Amino acid sequence: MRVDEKLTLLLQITGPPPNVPPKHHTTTTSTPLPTPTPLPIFPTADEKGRPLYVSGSQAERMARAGRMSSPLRRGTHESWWSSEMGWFNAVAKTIPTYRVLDEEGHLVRGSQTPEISQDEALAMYRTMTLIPIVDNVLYQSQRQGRISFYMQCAGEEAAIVGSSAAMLAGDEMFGQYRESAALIHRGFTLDSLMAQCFGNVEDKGTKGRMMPVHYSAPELGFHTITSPLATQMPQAAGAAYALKLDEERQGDCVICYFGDGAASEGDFHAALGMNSVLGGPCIWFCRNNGFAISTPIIDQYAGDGIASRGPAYGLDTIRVDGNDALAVLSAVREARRRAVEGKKGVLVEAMTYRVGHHSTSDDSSMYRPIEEVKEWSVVDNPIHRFRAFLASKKWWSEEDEKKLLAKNKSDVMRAFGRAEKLPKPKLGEMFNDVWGVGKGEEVPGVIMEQRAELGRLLKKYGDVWEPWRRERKRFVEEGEDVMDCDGRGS
Ligand SMILES: Cc1ncc(C[n+]2csc(CCOP(=O)(O)OP(=O)(O)O)c2C)c(N)n1
Ligand SMILES: [Mg+2]
Repeated sequence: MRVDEKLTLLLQITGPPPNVPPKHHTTTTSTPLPTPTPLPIFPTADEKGRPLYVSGSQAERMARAGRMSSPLRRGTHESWWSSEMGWFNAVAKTIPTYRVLDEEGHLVRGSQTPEISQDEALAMYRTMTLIPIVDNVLYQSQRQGRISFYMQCAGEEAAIVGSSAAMLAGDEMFGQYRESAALIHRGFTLDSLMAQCFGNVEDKGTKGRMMPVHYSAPELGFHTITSPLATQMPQAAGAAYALKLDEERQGDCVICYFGDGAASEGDFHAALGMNSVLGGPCIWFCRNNGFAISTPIIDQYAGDGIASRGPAYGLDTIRVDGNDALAVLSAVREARRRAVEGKKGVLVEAMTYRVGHHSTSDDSSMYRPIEEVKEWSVVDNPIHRFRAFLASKKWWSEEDEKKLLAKNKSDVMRAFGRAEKLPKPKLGEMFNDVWGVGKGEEVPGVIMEQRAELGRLLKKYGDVWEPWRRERKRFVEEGEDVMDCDGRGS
């Protein structure tokens, strides 16, 4: 093949070279994208330009050609043939962002207020104002060494509470880790929340074996938080498929939260691919809060946010103002309706901003100006916007506000004080549930050996070595439960 022929072929494979400005719409990025490495030339023709030999009899080749000329055979359902070489990198010029309230909490002209009763609205407001106090107290308590870790949701209260409020009691919820407000809005008590963070004897879900914020509440349909990013997504796709197949659970729905950073994981694509093909009612709720720890979205993706990926998987998709509680409520209700009726996935991208640090292990002033954070917390504050709406309905007053904040504070402090004083679960709990052990089955030997070893060490040093003597006292039964030394437990 001649050099110019090779180049023509290359162009068809890789697109125009980077120095030719594309004519179509492109998403702007702050830093230019790296020059793409040219793909190897495929052996569609040999060095002499002869076509490759296509095997099979004439009839077979005809049949194959017939199948391959059908659009469905080429992996699309609705594509049409075109003689124009049209390249694109977005599904629309820019995907719009749906909102009901403006930054100051006034109804946007032409918008429709979702149906919401005074009680529902006030319940949402209660959770939205409770969570900052919970976050503040637990954040400070980590700083004082009273718990090991914490993550706040400051700035994302509307996205998290608005979406939770749109779900129903029988629904399944998969969180990433920043959605404690969704769980509280579903009925998780402050005592349960504190119990998990302190890992005390009332931590029914994780029994003191998980880091703080790794909540688990099967009774509320809330699946255990797992920190490796996006692992909740294939699980949610599986749960949605299970709901689709379960005759007794028709009408229930899954909601799966994930961040803009998690959407770069392979599991994101695995999950959406699986859900789009197998079906099952699932709301994929992306909290696009601008950052994945220190990585801003400008370095996370070059396309039009996360929403543009929905149509690629054939999912109904919406982008919503994540700081507008009413818009989120309305969009997720509609998402739920579509998901349940169509037994399929729906993608919601909520645009918001993470006002707090990523976690107690992070100092966000290292990678973003503090002024930017201050501006977000004042100018586009989701709580202020929702309160302005409540006030416009005459559902809320200054007096109500004072009373609620005082009550929230005292509720949080009471639960905090109580949780800190409770003992930790039995020490032997750490060896339970590591393997699923069915009826009549034995715990694997390796676990029993470790348990027995701890028992022997406790017998030897538990009373004579001061750090262990002190630590033992924090556990129910003070470690006696593992001191039988055969590893079988008491
Ligand atoms: C597989 C995996 N890689 C990296 C991490 C470390 N990590 C924890 S949170 C996080 C950022 C996630 O950002 P995003 O999904 O946008 O959620 P956000 O924290 O903004 O709510 C990273 C990289 C992890 N937990 N798991
Ligand atoms: Mg993020």
